[in-house]
Amino acid sequence: MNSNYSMGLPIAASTFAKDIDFGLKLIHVAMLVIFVLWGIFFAYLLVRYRRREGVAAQREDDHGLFSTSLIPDIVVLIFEIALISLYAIPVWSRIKIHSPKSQESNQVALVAEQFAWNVHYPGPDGKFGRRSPDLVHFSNPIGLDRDDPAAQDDVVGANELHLPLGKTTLIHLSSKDVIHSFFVPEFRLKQDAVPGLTIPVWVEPNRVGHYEITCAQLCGFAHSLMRGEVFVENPEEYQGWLKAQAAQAPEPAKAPSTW
Ligand SMILES: [Cu+2]
Repeated sequence: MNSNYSMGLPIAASTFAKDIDFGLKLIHVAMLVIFVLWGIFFAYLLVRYRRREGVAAQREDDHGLFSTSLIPDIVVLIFEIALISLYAIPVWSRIKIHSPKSQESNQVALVAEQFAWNVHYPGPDGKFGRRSPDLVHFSNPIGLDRDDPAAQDDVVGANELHLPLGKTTLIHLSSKDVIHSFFVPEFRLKQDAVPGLTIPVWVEPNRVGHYEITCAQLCGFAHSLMRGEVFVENPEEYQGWLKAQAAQAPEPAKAPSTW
């Protein structure tokens, strides 16, 4: 699996990963620069104002409202305001506020539950079949209505998310029980799955590979086992996989309405 959780960042496998990484690196470099400068200043003060015979410790006269010692603070403040207004807000807006249109995207629904990631693909027709809580059963964890014509070619799986390379995928994220959090470090993508809400997130994978999905929200006793896998495949390979899965879709079944 192409993942690493060592000192550096995991490999970047989505189009917006570089924007997130830029912010992380910039902040770390800025903190390092500030740390070194303050360290030098601190050492200077220790030497400059060390205890000496005949020199009494005394406070300098009040400088009024403005003191030159405020200059570093002002520089840091300007940098932080610029960071938020010129980098963070535009990047957030581009990635989180402006979702791609569903007609132009590959789509998948991800239904989290204790302790699995159910994956619902609309199949070759591109339409999701109807889902109903009344149909939820051990054999039908997302309550898919196989009588619905749009559901005939739908593909349902668990803990395996297949995505085409170089195409935007819109993921409709929801939860059946408690709050979970969908996290793929290589995509730099993390979003809570909240019961009662369907939250759209998107990703455009730009690197073929096999990555890990983790649940990033403590969700119960087996939270640490709530893992899945992402397979980023070439579009032809992905379509082939989807067709093969759709061909195996079960016949419409009358699932019991209770457990
Ligand atoms: Cu979870």
